[in-house]
Amino acid sequence: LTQEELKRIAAFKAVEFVKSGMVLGLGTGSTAKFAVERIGELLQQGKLKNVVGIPTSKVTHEQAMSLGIPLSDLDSHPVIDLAIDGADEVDPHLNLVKGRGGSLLREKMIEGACRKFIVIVDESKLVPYLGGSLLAMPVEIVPFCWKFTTERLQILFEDSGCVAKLRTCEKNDEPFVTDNGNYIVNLYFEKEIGDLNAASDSILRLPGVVEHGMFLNMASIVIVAGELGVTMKEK
Ligand code: DER
Repeated sequence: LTQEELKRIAAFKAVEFVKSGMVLGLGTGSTAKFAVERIGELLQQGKLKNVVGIPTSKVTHEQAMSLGIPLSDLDSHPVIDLAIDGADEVDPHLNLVKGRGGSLLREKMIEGACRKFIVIVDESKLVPYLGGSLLAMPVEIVPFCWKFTTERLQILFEDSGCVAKLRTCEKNDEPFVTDNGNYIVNLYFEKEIGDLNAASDSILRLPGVVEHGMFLNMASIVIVAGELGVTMKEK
């Protein structure tokens, strides 16, 4: 099975939890895209009725619009029944790294307002500890004096051998700008971070930081699609 097929399998499994009348958080990324697609398909087939989607990014908003999924926002629906979204990393405690797609702020706001948050991943996302993939841990920051904030993030985690780099666009090397007009700093860790809650608090206390990509104690269920089948991990 290709990685794309595994993502699709996990996404379709998650959509089995969607019931008519629900307010749904619609995730962002290549895995969540399959879930949004499936929801649109069930609506078109009449198998699903009166759902409202709360998109976690402009990209997902566009995709959901094109599928005819009725859309709204957190102001109109401060409590959401169910959100389905991907993740970049999942540790054994179901803590997540998210945001490599640049949508972490809206994702965290929407998924934090959900009764149930289902994460859909292929098995390549499972890590022994957060940061363990040695890939980016994103932090959304304001553009003002971004170099200052990037430096302070790096110093904060120097014991974990952290390198902090501003995220830029491949095509023109300009800073990547989020849906909210902010920048993203990517943190790369050589060693395990240790106390994740303490790390979360110290990042958020830095003036200039908007939000980070560690989603701690937020996932209700993680659906993992692997070569040997689909498994569900519950909090
Ligand atoms: O950027 C994000 O938060 C995405 O949801 C990411 O965590 C997963 O993206 P993927 O399904 O394309 O790997």
